[in-house]
Amino acid sequence: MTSSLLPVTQTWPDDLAALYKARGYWRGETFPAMLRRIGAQHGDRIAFSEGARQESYRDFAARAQAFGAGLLERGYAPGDRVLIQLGNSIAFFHAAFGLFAAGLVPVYALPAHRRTEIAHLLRKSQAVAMITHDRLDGFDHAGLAAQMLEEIPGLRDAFIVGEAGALTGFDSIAGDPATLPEDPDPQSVAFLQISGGSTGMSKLIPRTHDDYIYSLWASNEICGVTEDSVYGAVLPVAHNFTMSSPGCYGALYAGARVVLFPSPVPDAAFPLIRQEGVTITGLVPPLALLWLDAAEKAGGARTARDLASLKVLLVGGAKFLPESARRVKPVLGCTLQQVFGMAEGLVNYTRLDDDEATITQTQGRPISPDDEVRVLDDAGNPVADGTPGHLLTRGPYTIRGYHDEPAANERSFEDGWYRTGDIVIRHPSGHLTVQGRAGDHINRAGEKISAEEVEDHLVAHPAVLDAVVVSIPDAKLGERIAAFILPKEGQALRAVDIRKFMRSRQVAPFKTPDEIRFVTGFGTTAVGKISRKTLRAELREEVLKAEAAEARKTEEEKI
Ligand code: OOB
Repeated sequence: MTSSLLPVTQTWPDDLAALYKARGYWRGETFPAMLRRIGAQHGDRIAFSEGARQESYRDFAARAQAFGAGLLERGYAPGDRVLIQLGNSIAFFHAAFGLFAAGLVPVYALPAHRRTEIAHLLRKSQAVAMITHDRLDGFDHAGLAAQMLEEIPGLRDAFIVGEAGALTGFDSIAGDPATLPEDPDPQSVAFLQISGGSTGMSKLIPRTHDDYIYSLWASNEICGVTEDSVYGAVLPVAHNFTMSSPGCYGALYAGARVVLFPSPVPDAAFPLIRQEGVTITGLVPPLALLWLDAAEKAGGARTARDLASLKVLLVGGAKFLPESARRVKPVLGCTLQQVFGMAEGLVNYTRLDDDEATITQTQGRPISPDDEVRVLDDAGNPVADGTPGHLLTRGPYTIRGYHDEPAANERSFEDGWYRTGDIVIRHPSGHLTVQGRAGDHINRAGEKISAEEVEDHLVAHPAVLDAVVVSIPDAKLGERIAAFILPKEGQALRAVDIRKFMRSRQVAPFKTPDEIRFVTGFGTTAVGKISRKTLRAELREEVLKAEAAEARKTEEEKI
């Protein structure tokens, strides 16, 4: 088994690696070294608050190291990949940093992932073990893990946080930290993050110790995170945004405290901010809107009392409209910091001292002076500032390729430049305003969903001849998923059948179409075979036109 293990690598050209080191971005610190450092430097300070439970840095480091050592005793070896599917809990950090300590490589899945995604990630990463909850949000994760153990060759263990039943308890794994290996090469891969993915299933993103830790401390500087900060982890911690912008890992790097939120809804989140004295947190735009509306409803005095400690609100993952952005300071009383990032690397922030217009109308500028940005037209020529174009980037923490994806790498990387798929405008200050996407994915409340992946599921239905999936602008979600379905001749299908079928496919619930329309044909005006891309664009246009007409009609009726 071990001999067929594909190595995970991520390499920059030698001259650039030397430059990134010389400029002090890559400092040679690794995650196991960081764990030892923060365990010693901040020993008595609280690293985590989860409900009534608190854990000090010393205890965090000790538990993570014991877990890592326990895995080695069980026969695992540095370089082995282990999938983590955990919610916002201290266990997530014990698992991830335990793997780091032992030189094993975490693969981060999202709690919403179901059998289809988990099986894909396990196979693609050649994972030897997985770590998950017994249950979370009503879903039987232990049941899924048991199924995976039967199905996935090479998967040897499922470690369960909670009731393990016939599987192995996460807490039962503990070894002697003295047996932990030497620190890995700082330029080796620390973990595999997953891509939002515009075509097909998520791809694996190998991030190195040097590159990711640079993004942590540099984000801390930009967002003002110090050991006195209290970071509220509201979104899932496995998301790159919550993990590193500056996120939980940034907070841990600085010796700050991480507060794990069980729920993002204002009724639960606002009192927790007050109780824990949260100073900084991050939200996707739909949640930011929910918080804004709730704060307005609760009234100024109540909001001011609940949110008094909150200094910075990061909003990112999807486009935050200027009219919403303008409300943050007056309604929530904190400074808005827009963040436009991607798990592949590049992260842009508006700066805390940027003027109001920049904060509300742009999605920030890159972290690093050595983040290179190109904005190109369709033919690949640079466009002038102020003109929309395709964003390409390379730099000290942007990957040079996905793991084991030759075709996607061919498409997405050119001479080391990552083609982000985003359409942006660059301003003379270097700030970027996101205009949209070139590719066919749906950004549903910050979750990226590949149109192609959903279409593949839909056409698997025995009564479906063809299906086209498009994104539709949505006031609440930013974008919603609309599916146009062409049934096979003589087949009567209802939306409820499709929804049931999507559930039976065992995919993350957020990928189920929000809107299902049945059609009798596609592209009647087109001669011959038209591309799926064109078809998606045409159908989207039709919906937009119909919605605009509907809105006009309503307006006219009012008059
Ligand atoms: C973050 O990471 P991913 O990998 O889930 O998604 C990346 C994509 C970007 O390429 C862009 O299309 C979109 O998400 N995006 C935004 C945005 N932030 C991300 N689009 C418009 N405005 C924004 N502010 O989503 C992510 C990673 C690190 C920090 C923040 C977000």
